[in-house]
Amino acid sequence: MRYAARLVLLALLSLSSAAADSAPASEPRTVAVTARRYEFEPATITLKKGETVKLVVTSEDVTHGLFLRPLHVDMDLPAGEARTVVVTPAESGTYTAICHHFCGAGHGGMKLKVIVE
Ligand SMILES: [Cu+2]
Repeated sequence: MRYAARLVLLALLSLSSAAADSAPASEPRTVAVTARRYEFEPATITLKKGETVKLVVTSEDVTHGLFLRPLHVDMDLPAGEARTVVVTPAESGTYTAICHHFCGAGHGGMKLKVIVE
């Protein structure tokens, strides 16, 4: 009985250490972007192909959006709130993300250039 209990305990211990080993080595790099009428700041961000990054986007004034189909980014950005999306670009290239929530007269020119190296 006692021996069996020890075996179970050993099995549980090895399971928990296996789970710890499979945890990600480090947090992804964070890229912060601010949205405001009628720009994103910075206006250009540079990512690396295959690198996972955490994109944190905050609107300063009204509701904006951020849309970039090739990177599967489709964010609503309510005023004053930070929203996060994790992206891992699969292809290098230069992309243009747009605001896809009408935010005023300059809405059509509100773009974020995304370079994937
Ligand atoms: Cu807009």
